[in-house]
Amino acid sequence: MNKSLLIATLATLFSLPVQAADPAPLSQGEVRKVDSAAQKITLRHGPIASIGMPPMTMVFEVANAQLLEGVSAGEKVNFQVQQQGNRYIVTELQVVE
Ligand SMILES: [Cu+2]
Repeated sequence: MNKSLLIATLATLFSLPVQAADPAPLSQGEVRKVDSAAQKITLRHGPIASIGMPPMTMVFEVANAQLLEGVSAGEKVNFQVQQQGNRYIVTELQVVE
């Protein structure tokens, strides 16, 4: 039995996810402003269930500058956000076609 199969088997036995399970579903938003230098983005967003946030317009940090590449104001996006204390960090950002 190879190692990954063993781990998968153990995970099944103990009913644990093999990896961090599915991330929370993406939230929807519209870009208001992109600040690449500061790695920040202003989004008018819908409800974000994973962090219990109602719809609003606010500034988010982004996990890395690459997330902002090709993103501009006015575009609709799907995104993932993580709360760290009082910081809200976008970890995934996809422009909606
Ligand atoms: Cu908000």
